[in-house]
Amino acid sequence: MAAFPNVSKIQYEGPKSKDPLAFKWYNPDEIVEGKSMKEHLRFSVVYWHTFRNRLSDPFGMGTAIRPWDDGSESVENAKKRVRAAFEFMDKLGAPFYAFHDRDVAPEGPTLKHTNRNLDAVVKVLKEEQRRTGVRLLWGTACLFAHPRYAMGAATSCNADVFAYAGAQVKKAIEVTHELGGEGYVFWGGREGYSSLLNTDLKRELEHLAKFLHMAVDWKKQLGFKGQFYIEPKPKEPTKHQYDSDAAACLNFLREHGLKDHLKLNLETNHATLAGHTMQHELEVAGAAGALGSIDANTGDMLIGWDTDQFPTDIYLTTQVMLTILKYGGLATGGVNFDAKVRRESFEPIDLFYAHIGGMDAFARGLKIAAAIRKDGRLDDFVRQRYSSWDSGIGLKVEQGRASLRDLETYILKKGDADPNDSGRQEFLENLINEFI
Ligand code: XUL
Ligand code: CO
Repeated sequence: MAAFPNVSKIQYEGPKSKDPLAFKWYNPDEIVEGKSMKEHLRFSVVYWHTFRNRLSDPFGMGTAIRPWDDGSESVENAKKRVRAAFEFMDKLGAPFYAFHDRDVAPEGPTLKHTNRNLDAVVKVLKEEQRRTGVRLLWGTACLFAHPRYAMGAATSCNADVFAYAGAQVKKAIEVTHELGGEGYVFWGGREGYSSLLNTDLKRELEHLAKFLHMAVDWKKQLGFKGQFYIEPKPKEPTKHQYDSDAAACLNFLREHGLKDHLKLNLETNHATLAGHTMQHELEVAGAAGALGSIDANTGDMLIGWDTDQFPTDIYLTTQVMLTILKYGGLATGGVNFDAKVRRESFEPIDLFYAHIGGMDAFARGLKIAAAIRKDGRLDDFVRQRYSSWDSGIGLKVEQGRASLRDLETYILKKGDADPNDSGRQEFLENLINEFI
């Protein structure tokens, strides 16, 4: 039986359409800056929120109505869920999906049982990938839900837990490879601390580096060619997560000789929890050659936690796409909707509305960003603003040919620095609004 019997394949109908089950902006084959929208955006559905989240919160039980799911932790139910998920992704026209190992298959009494459960479900995932053409953007391991990971996984004080996590990640990379995954994500679910009184921070960070090096070695041994990513997040569940933002992750990767092996998977709600904008995080990663993939969602500025809402704000998607286009696009990455419908939006059809809205918001952001780039005034302004670096003393500094003595000689002769030009922030904000 179909899971979504009243929905057929979602079509592009253009901005004038009033059909809530049609795309207004996402036209997969439309060419923007020489590439189709589908290739630019590489949309991905997350298994955990869309097919495992019961929509509970700390004050109440789940509200989600999911007729294809009997609520049990059986392998049979897990297989049925896979069929429903691929029906959804196929009808939506999302080319990719992402999962944690424990989202797709239930945990058994021992790791051996758990791996067997996973293999049984991976068989169905493979079948459904083949049937629909939907591919795996990235896999990951859930190293945070089970009580054994209460103190962390790679940063646990318990060496046995570190070993368990390593064994779990080994298997998760293997199934990602088997399913032709384009990448693998490390989000340090509980890699952090609640109190420094009981924590050896230095030792924990060294363990985390060792763990990632082992994963890099295993990847090579296995012949897995997918991209590894690390996903920053500053807090929740722990008070202080080690991978707190893009800059902290890059510093950690450089310090431990891992920079060539991992790029960043950046998430909007994580950026804002860290006190940054998403565009800031993208620029930091892009400047370091580490912009990998994005977890597309949004937070609520009035609620202080990770609300993981679907992105609908055109200003946000425009900013994100401006930076992504600037750094040459998402190569192996994608626009992965790490987002969940609200607890009040409990019907299966709400999953379609949410994803269609997110895809349209990003398609619109892409088109607007491309138009701003084609217009050229924004780029020209920034280029002109830095033009003092293109010749004279600026060029000498950039080329590493100037000392403090040279700077002194230059300014003593000149008497004072040339005056600044206006930064014209309001003028530029108005310019952006011309396109939105
Ligand atoms: C948690 C989060 C994760 C990662 C994958 O906030 O974003 O779902 O994306 O583990
Ligand atoms: Co995420």
